[in-house]
Amino acid sequence: MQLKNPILGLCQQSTFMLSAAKVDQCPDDEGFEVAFAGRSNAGKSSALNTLTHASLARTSKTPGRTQLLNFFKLDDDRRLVDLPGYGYAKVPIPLKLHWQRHLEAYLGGRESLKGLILMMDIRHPMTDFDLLMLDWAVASDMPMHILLTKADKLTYGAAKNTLLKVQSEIRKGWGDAITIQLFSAPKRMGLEDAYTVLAGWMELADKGAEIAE
Ligand SMILES: Nc1nc2c(ncn2[C@@H]2O[C@H](COP(=O)(O)OP(=O)(O)OP(=O)(O)O)[C@@H](O)[C@H]2O)c(=O)[nH]1
Ligand SMILES: [Mg+2]
Repeated sequence: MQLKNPILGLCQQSTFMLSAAKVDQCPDDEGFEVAFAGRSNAGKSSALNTLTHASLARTSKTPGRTQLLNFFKLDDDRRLVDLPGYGYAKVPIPLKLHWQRHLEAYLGGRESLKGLILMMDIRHPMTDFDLLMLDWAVASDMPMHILLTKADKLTYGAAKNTLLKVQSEIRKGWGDAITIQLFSAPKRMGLEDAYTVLAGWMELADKGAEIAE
């Protein structure tokens, strides 16, 4: 017999809800929301798809693909949000400014936002944008969990070394409330830890865990 994390069931039944180009198009600001942020091409949509066992979020070889805030419904009170990737140079400036404005408005004003999952490509962690997000999370008391994505691109030893290095840098600079783990979408690596974080933020952790066969 195995205890099953209740978030798993919700993620498996998640459905696409809506895309918002502006903050006033977002769903009602109530319940629990967790947003997936990160540099363009870091693997946000892939991580979301892997965690939800679906191809809900569009992934692409072309960075800058996710152009809107995409909402996925877990249940009536809980949502996941795929944010547009920041930092993609080829996006036209007016569009960039549009996203930046709306992303800032979303992050700064969203009451139901309970935590941010920040994706960093393990081969290029801690970009300037990541540092800004870390600063923002600490300044606004927003829980943050980091996925070092594409861990399959390195040997396990090299991935582990990078994890320890980035973790120590974050502890020194931003404190130990921010947690971090390895993740790989194709290898389905790191799912359990990510589910545990989501369940905690969405207040599902203590609700009598379902019993799986
Ligand atoms: N090997 C490997 N490739 C990955 C992984 N995650 C994402 N990728 C690839 O990286 C590219 C970008 O992934 P996306 O998930 O679309 O990235 P994104 O952060 O959503 O990108 P934007 O929406 O453009 O900001 C795609 O070609 C993915 O297949 C991973 O864990 N391992
Ligand atoms: Mg995307």
